[in-house]
Amino acid sequence: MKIGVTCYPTVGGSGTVATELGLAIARRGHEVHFICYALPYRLGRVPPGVTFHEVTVPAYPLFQYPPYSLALASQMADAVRNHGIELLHVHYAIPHAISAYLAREILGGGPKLVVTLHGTDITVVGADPSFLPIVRLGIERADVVTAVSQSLADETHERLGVKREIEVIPNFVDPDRYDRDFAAAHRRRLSPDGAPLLVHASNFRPVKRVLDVLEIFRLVHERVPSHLAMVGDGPDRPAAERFARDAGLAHRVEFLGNVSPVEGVMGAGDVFLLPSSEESFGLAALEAMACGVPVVASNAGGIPELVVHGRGGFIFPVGATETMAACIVTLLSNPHELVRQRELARRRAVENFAVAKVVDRYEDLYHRLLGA
Ligand code: GMT
Repeated sequence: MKIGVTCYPTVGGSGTVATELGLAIARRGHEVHFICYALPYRLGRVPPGVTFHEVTVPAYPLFQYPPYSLALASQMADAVRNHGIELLHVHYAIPHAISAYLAREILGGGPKLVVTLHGTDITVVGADPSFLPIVRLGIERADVVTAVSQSLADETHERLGVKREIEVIPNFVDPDRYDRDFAAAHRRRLSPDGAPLLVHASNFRPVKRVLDVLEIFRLVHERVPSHLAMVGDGPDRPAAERFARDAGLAHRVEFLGNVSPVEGVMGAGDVFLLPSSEESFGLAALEAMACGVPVVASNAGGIPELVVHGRGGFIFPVGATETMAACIVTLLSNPHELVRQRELARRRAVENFAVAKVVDRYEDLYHRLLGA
């Protein structure tokens, strides 16, 4: 099969899933064409059969907002025409779904279209009236639409008024990416005194509630002296750094920025924190679980489909910082229970979200669409 993949190439869950899926499909002997505005950050060692097509958006003084969606549609049409791409799989609806639809219009038919919804493309930006009609059109014109959780599929029906079927294919993780020695080296650096280490990783957007992360840590640290590693970057990072300084915790909290591979730091932790207000799936939590790190999270969106309370993770209402902190204190004070939760977290990730099974589902979907 010849598959075109479009995603945001920057650090983030949808780009990670799209890139790892494309690489896995290429390793199975198919031809994969990434059509993006930059090389996806997660590409790493590229197997044979992978090609990159860069989308360039010409600058022109008249354009206050360079029309990326149109340049993408033209590049998609060009790649399909010149390379015989049979199916375009776009990740994140805005604007990729409508660009793929336009590419097919340019070609007067041609490739099958698969749209994977990831979360904020529906729950935050997609539901905004300035995008809603165009997102809905892109979703309705695709051949197959998938969502990374049942919760996201339901929200797409309810909030966007979409009527069509949406197939749920969860996100996945490669359990073999976790390197114990590498994580141990991070641990020695992040907790030189051997105290417990809490970890959070995100894009520091408002939905991630990073100030809740700091507040939970403050409450835990009062009872069990600990460290906190904050991985990632984004608009709320300055406020989070200020909180740490004002609370006198700067010497216990390390802001690492975007580190790669993220599993190095995640695997170094005792507990992973994800208290988001919106979270369609929570790929970062799954990555932590695959490293054998239990998760303390909110019950937002699709998180309960990933984290089973008491079995490698714990979920609480959004904003319940005191309860979350109390749960962590109990866990850190009971080493046997912490070890048990570590094992349960790893087992849940490996048994339910391992890469091979989920890639099988996407490959079957492609075969089904192409009649192969
Ligand atoms: O807007 C974001 O938070 C980024 C977005 C992305 O493109 O990475 O994250 C969403 O997609 C991930 C991959 O499917 C999910 O694991 C995240 O839960 C989801 N983020 C939200 O729903 C907030």
